[in-house]
Amino acid sequence: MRAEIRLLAALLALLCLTGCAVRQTTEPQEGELLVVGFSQLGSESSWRLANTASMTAALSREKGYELLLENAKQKQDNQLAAVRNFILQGVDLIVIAPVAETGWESVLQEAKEAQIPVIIMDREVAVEDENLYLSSIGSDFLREGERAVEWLSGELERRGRGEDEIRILHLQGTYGATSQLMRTKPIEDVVREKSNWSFAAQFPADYTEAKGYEVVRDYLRVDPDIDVIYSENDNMTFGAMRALDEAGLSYGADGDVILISFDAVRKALQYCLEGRINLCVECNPLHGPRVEELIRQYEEGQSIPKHIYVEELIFTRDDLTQELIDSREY
Ligand code: GYE
Repeated sequence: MRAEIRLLAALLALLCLTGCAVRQTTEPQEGELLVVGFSQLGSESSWRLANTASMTAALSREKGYELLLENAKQKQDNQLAAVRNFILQGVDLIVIAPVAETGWESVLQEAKEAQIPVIIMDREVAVEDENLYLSSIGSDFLREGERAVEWLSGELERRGRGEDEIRILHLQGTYGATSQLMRTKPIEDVVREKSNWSFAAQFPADYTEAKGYEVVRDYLRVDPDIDVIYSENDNMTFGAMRALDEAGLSYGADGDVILISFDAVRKALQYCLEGRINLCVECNPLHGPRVEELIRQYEEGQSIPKHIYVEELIFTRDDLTQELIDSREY
């Protein structure tokens, strides 16, 4: 028996050794790694954390990348400094998740002069010359906003409130971000068109739970008479829910205030299934594999699409099951 165990152990050790040896020869060596500088805009939300995790997993050493990740803490100046540093270091490629759309022209020009291709991920950049970057990949934020607004009209009709005065509290993401601008546009357009819809207030809350809580709490102290909260991300919604709870206001599928939330991270979907959030508008953060594929195509000299948008859905309680939520990656 002992001898058998010893034999087994020896066999296992041998397996491990050969396994390790195999890995060592297939793993790219230092000089063979493609160096990618990634300027992530921050870590403000659950969406953002999922996005960073997706990028880190996709651009791993095993896959042949050395990822230099810089977190800009929601400040564009930090991003500009990070990108300039990547250029100085002579990285092979740069990925930017830009905090706001404007202000990118010079640094992208510098990257271009250094012949370093740039991929824009998540939000977009507003530059006249699209040749300043290789490709942009993200969500159709305008479509997300339009879907939310269409759903809201239908829901008010269903509740028999189509003709009522509707007061909307609007929580906005970081000003100047594509996701803020494009999610804001459809709701502002419809408020302009419909005489019975109005904004109780519009607040920037920087996509964070803390800010979402603070502004809604302070607002409800002065004016609790609201019908809808249109919140441009889940974390601000979570903050708003806490403020609503404290104010003793009911919300969700069976409550008074209608809650619309963007991102559809797992916790928000769970609340939606429980009837506490009315509508989750999906925004997919799992761009890592898509960016990796783009880089591979570029390296192989294939032609690259200029803009890539991912497919997304909207969810109400009726569209969800626990199984579906548990199977989601973020
Ligand atoms: O909705 C929010 C994040 O730009 C899509 O940024 C992104 C947004 C996302 O902080 O949660």
